Amino acid sequence: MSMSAGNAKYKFQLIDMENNKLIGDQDLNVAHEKKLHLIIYDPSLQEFQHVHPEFDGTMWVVDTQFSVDGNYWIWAQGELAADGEEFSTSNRLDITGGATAWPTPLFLEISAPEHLACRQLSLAKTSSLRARWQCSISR
Ligand SMILES: [Cu+2]
Repeated sequence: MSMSAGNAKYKFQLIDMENNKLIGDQDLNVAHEKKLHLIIYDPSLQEFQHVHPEFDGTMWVVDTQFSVDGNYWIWAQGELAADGEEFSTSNRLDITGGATAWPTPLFLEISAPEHLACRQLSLAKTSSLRARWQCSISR
């Protein structure tokens, strides 16, 4: 998925892969003071956003701001109310039309994403297979 730099509402759905059901806010526990955490960063780790989407009944919606190009990582993290399982799931978002992308140090490309996301929220046991994405973008 790609979009042009600027301000945008990022909308997405999370689906529980165990029962193929949409994950809404009633399906999540509050963890780290919020139901759902979104960690967004570029491969160089120069650009970073930590935001909290709201569920509108159909989709999770959050305001984002991108000024620099890059193939960003987006991690969603939450805790399922049904069984207390913490999950994290990631997606990529390609930003174009903004400032030139930061150069990426080679060692970061190899080792960064999971480590960074876990450190930010200090989540110990996460399952990255539990939820998957469907997303769209609107301005
Ligand atoms: Cu958060």
